[in-house]
Amino acid sequence: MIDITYSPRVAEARETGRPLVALESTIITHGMPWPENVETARAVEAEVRTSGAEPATIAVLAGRLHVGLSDAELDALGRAEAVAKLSRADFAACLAAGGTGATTVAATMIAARLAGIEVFATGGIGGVHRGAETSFDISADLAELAQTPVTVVAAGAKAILDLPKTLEVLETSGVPVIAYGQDAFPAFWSRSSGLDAPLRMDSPDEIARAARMRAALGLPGGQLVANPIPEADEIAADTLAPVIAAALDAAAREGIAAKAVTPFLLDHIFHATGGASLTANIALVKNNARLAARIARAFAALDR
Ligand code: PSU
Ligand code: MN
Repeated sequence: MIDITYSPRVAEARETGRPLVALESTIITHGMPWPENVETARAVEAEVRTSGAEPATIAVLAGRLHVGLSDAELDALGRAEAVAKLSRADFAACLAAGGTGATTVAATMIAARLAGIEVFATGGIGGVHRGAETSFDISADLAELAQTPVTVVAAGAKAILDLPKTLEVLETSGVPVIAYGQDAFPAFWSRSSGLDAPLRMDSPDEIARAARMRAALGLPGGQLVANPIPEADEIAADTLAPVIAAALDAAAREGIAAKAVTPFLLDHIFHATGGASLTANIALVKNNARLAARIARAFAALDR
């Protein structure tokens, strides 16, 4: 088994049985500009603590898998320019070579499972990109949800994606997609995608029980909890549609491909909305952190 470096706070939480919430690091290095990325990472950790759990931000630093980062480590990661974006495919190679990298949803799920953490909060998962019928660009996050038993709390999949196709792939892979407190599948910056989520749950307890039942059935894989952005912070889907279209056009013109696609689109939309997309993104991640902490506590309550 791999030797994991736990931060002192995470190590203590593990010893005392305090519930833990995993957090990813690609959102810090590739999802937001500096300094908002580091400020947001800290604010998200604070939300988890206020909600009664301990945050464990995950990254690879100089060939070591870190679960829980110190303030200085978080800051260095947020300022670094050319950090690798690690998904399932590049995770092991980076560790073996002694490299440094930020973990995506897929790689964070793998690390969370190794650390015994059952719930993970992020902004939006990767999914099926528009035009995937020709590009074949489907995020490894979906395949990870199908095989690694971690409950992922996100505000749906990013609206830059093809959401109907994303839901189809999740269904084919047998991943429970649970809208929290509403019927509609959220669309990241907006509360509704216009599509219904296959499942709906209204309490953290239901979500924790469903995860444990899945394991009891011997089914591999996790669950996606799709938590809508708070009403006060949402950007109407109509406002964003032309911005997303322009970002996709720019990506096509510039020949952006593979793992560069998601960061390129997010950055383009950030500039095109004068920063409004980032403000909404920050609000939804914090909201997801709060729900994930409540789910972590519900898991802990099932063990008592
Ligand atoms: N959601 C965000 N910002 C991000 C990401 C998600 O709000 O930066 C990152 C996550 O790490 C996710 C990754 O796993 O984008 C998906 O990238 P790809 O489509 O290349 O798999
Ligand atoms: Mn991709």
